[in-house]
Amino acid sequence: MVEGGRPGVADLLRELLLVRPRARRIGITGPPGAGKSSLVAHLATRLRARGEEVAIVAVDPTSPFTGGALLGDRIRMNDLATDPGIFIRSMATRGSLGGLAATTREVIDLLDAFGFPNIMIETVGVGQTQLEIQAAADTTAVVLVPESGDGIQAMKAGLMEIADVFVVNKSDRVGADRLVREIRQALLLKAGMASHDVPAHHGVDLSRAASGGGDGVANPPPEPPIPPWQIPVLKTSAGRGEGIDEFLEQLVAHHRHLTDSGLLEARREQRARGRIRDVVERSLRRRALHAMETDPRFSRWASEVGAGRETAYGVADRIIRAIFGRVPEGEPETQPEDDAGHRSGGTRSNVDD
Ligand SMILES: Nc1nc2c(ncn2[C@@H]2O[C@H](COP(=O)(O)OP(=O)(O)O)[C@@H](O)[C@H]2O)c(=O)[nH]1
Ligand SMILES: [Mg+2]
Repeated sequence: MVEGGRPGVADLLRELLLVRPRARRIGITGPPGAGKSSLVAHLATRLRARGEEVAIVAVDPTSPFTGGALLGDRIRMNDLATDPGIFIRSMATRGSLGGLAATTREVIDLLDAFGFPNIMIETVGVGQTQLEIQAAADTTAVVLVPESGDGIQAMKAGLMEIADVFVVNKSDRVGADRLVREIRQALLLKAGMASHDVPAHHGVDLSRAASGGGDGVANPPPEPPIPPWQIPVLKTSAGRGEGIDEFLEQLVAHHRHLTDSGLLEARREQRARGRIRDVVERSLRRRALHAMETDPRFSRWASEVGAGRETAYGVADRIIRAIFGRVPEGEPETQPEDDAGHRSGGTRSNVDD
């Protein structure tokens, strides 16, 4: 219902989503073929072995979670799919009105409300979609592979900024160690640049906090601040099932860090902003499209624009005014119209705006 945007969904969501989010939301992102799905399958298996249920949302058209052998005999996706403690949902990256991000986030919220303690979100790490989806996760792991200069691409694509955990998968292939070094170097560089922005007194505070706690029986020192998260760079081979435990450990550790430091609340609030924006955008869009499609003057306006007697901007202004009663602030300025409904001047130059 949610994915299809069926009528009544808003009411349903209002009922269902008024619960405190509890799930660990883990985003796994990276280029196509990096082994994200394979890693997710491994992680899910590990979590199941601990008795934890797992929901998987795969927003990756290149390697859908369908039946068949994913990793030869090691893990069969079918085994996961028939486990009642695992819920797998593959979602297309395009199609639904208002974009994918909003719907995906709602699906994730639903899975959380349903009670899944772990939600894994697999996305292809490219472009805007990826960044939007990334905003839906608490913890983001970026998966790279040794071949094809992924390290540099990662930095270009802004993956450096979003990674809480780096994973170099396919470490059974050559070049894995080099890529690990490259990523560590890039992280150091980034940290070095960031430290220029830290005011001097921060260093003092930190060092005092670090040395405190020794003789504080009578006068206990204040709680030491949570040290910043150190982004780990891990090596895995989903093919051989290596490095998975460490990967899971770091994902769990990062989530604990978010909780302990209060960052989780901050990220949730950030996420809420995006959600509100999305819902407003979608509903305005729907309203606008409806207004256009049902306005009997629309086809006449269209033919005027087609014939060069009016601009799309002029018509848009009228439609927006029909919805809001006026053109909202921040919209391009409208110009007075004469009695015939044509602009009195400057119409053509608006086209280039
Ligand atoms: N050699 C090797 N191949 C792997 C490894 N992990 C995944 N693969 C293979 O890489 C291909 C893409 O894996 P998949 O998990 O679908 O990647 P995704 O597109 O990132 O989800 C599949 O053929 C996997 O069997 C690995 O660690 N080593
Ligand atoms: Mg995949």
